[in-house]
Amino acid sequence: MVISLILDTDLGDDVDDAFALAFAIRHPQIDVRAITTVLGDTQWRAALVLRVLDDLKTSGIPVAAGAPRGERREPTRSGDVLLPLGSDDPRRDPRPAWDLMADVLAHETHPIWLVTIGPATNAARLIAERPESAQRLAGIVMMGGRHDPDNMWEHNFSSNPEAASTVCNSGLNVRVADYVISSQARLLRDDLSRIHNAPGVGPSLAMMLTTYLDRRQCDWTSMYDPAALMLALGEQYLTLDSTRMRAVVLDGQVEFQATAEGPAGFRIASTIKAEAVRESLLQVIEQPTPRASELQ
Ligand SMILES: [Ca+2]
Repeated sequence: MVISLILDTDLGDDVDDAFALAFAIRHPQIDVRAITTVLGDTQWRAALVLRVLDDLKTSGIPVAAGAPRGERREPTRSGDVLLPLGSDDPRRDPRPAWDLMADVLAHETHPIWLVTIGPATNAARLIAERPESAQRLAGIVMMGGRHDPDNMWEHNFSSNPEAASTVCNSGLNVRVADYVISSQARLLRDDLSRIHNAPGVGPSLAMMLTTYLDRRQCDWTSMYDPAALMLALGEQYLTLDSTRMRAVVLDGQVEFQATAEGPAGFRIASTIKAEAVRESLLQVIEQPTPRASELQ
């Protein structure tokens, strides 16, 4: 079964967004209907999405910039080696992210997932400003939060904790892959030759990953976003806890609290097959992009 989704991303900083984008486009069971960007210079991020789509030999997917700013600390960038900071692209859809999301949902007869792999700012604005469209979602998959009482800091949820908790507690079908679970999925410097050989997009992905690892002085990095995205396809790689939860903002962090009064539909992931996530990610991006006709 093919699922449709809207991908909301902060592509350009942590390199895992680029792999999530390539995975979504190349996966034979995923139909990407729109892509939106969040955090900081969202126009540059949208231009970077269009650049990666060119490498993926994909066109016709609308790409819109969302809420700018909101950066709480200096990120490690990976996208500036592909496209200079401050760039824009005339192909960018002029609508704000949440309006593009709502318009796609309003005109679609099939259920569509929203997958947010950056701060939840755009998703929260969709729910607040276009609630009738948000109600049409099949569900929302989020990468974010940290289900750890000793350290709740996590980049996405801590960048906009109010937005994150709004989405978690919205009553919609929400699946969250938090830091504790999603950080277990990794790509290694040793994977670079396989990545480089991926048709079309390989050299760009390899260059971004190399840059990121060099700047971080690491030989591996977590694939938080591709792991979270896999929750839109079911529970083959990550499984969801059935405990009723609520997201609560405490001192600028989001805490997941177990409570019988938690909103229906909100679930967080509790297990991950980390090595299977890595292998699936590599295998999907190594395939050529499926032709649209093959998606039907
Ligand atoms: Ca991200």
